[in-house]
Amino acid sequence: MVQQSVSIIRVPFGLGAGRPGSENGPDSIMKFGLAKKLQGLGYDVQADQTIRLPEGVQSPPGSKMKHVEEVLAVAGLLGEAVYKEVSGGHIPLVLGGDHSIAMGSLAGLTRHYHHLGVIWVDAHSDLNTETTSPSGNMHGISLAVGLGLSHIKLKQMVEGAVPLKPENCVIIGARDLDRDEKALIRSTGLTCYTMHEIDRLGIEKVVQEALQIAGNGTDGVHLSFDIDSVDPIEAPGTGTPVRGGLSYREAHLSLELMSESGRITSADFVEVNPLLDRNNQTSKLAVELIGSLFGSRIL
Ligand code: B3U
Ligand code: MN
Ligand code: MN
Repeated sequence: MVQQSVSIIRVPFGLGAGRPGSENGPDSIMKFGLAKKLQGLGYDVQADQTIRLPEGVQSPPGSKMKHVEEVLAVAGLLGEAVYKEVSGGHIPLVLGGDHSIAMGSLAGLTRHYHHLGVIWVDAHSDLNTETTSPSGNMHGISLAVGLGLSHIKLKQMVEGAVPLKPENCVIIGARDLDRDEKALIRSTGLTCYTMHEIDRLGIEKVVQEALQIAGNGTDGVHLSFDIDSVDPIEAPGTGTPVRGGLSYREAHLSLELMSESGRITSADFVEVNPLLDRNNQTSKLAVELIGSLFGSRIL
């Protein structure tokens, strides 16, 4: 991390997911000591803020994609908040909520960083569009929106936002991809390290390469960390768990390497669902993992 001041932004919004509960993620993560942890690591933690869905925003029934209006309203407010923090010299740390909120982060960030690199750590690629989505869930299209591949554009959320370039975007941890997402990965040239590459190359090499790709010619690197990237044995509290994920140690090492690189300029931690959790294991893991990103070390 290059700056020393962190702005925590809570986004208790879960309508982009197929099942309820991720809206309780931010409060649960905070409850398990995130602010104290960051302060203990030497960061100045700004009074945290909460982005809420404005009253009265409701999508008309009957459209394929669910809750589009709600997602856009939250993304707009989050985007403005992220832009304000990042342009004020603070590191935005966004706590979801489901992964649709990343659209807001990307909108605010790309208004500030015109050449933003992105590392998307996820069991999924979130590269569906309104045409290809099998579920109609908005959290499955957020990276496609970021890349300008959907009818929904970042600049609808924040004026001056620009699309990401696929050559600076990297997915890590994928193991559940839809047919059209696979085709899109091939045609756009975006880099995707699936669990297969992680097993073959090792997580250290994967993360080092990802940092190179996301950092190549960019003025900022955003980490969007979906907790379902981690194996459900360690992170059961999430809406769409997929077996065969990152181990506890791989997840920590990834974030430690990102921290060491000094390149990460903002982050989202999303899809923690306390309703599905066991003994708050997933919320506690999220706090630990964020600690690793911000410099916590064993020794
Ligand atoms: N690709 C599927 C499943 C999915 C995406 N993201 C999550 N699940 N969490 C979809 O619905 O687009
Ligand atoms: Mn995701
Ligand atoms: Mn996911």
